[in-house]
Amino acid sequence: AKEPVRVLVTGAAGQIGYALVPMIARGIMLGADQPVILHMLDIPFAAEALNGVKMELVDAAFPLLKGVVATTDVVEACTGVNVAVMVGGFPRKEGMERKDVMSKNVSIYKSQASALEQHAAPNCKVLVVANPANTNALILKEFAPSIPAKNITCLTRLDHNRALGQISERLSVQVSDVKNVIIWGNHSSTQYPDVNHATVGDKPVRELVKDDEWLNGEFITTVQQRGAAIIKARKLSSALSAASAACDHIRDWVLGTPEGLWVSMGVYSDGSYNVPAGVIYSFPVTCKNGEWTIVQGLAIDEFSRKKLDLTGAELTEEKELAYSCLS
Ligand code: NAX
Repeated sequence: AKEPVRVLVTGAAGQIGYALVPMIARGIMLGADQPVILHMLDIPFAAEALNGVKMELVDAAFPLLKGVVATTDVVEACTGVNVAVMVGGFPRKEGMERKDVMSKNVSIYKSQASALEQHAAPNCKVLVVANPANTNALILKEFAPSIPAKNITCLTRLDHNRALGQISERLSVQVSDVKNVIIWGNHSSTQYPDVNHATVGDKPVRELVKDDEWLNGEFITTVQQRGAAIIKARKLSSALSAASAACDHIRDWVLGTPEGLWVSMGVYSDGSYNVPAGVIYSFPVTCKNGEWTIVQGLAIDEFSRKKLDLTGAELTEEKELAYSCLS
């Protein structure tokens, strides 16, 4: 039998946490033959709710779940973890300045970076979900210098899956038949959902949709603003789709992407496609042997170029804002 993998979920008493931990315990993240030990962290204010989640995990009697650590102690939470899914953060509240929210998250991610660096298992893979996801991941990277930069990523798979979903609905085809959309840049409303290389079967999506106006307009804004549409409808932000996307992200990263298929991940930019280096930027990637590689050589037209630059500029600006919170 395989050794259990230790998976940390921060913010585990929250909405996404509640959807995510049962998925992990059922093997949806790491495979149906992979035992797991869940480490769940939240803040003291949520300790009782966190304990309730632990009780439900016990009650669900998941065969793959070999242990549960539920704690408000960041060192205990991080000790020995192989995978860390960072869902906990400080949400933007009405009337709050952007800088104030950034400042709260910078201090959370700075301290959790140190705890992971000192106590996580070697080669721990980190996925940041909490917003601002790209910049939280960047702060985590900066303050955990001994964790390889390639091990620190952020979630844009939800946006990627939303783009697949929109194309599937529009063409009335199975979502699993839509391939190779791309989310470029920031997990924010400046992200660029790109279908220029996407296919259904062996046909380009653009040829099948036959409506460039929709693809260059409403399709993009629908994906960019899907989070707000969910909040409007549910009075709560996306949770099950975010949890599912987090599982997709880690599964593909650890177990590999199928031949010919790429996915979107926020990764430490090397300046590929002439986007800013040194920020966490979402790119198309393939994964093999537990490592991602940016898909190279895709043609970028003028329309796309502007959008890649715009979301890149926002990330540079966020990075500066985050740094200004440090001093
Ligand atoms: P909730 O507010 O339901 O849960 C967040 C949890 O984090 C709470 O239980 C809170 O007590 C905890 N927390 C706060 N500070 C913490 C700390 N320092 N250490 C540990 N835990 C801490 O939010 P939820 O709806 O679950 O969303 C979580 C995060 O995901 C938010 O930042 C949200 O903006 C972000 N999202 C990111 C998405 C993405 O695609 N990257 C999509 C979904 C989601 O909006």
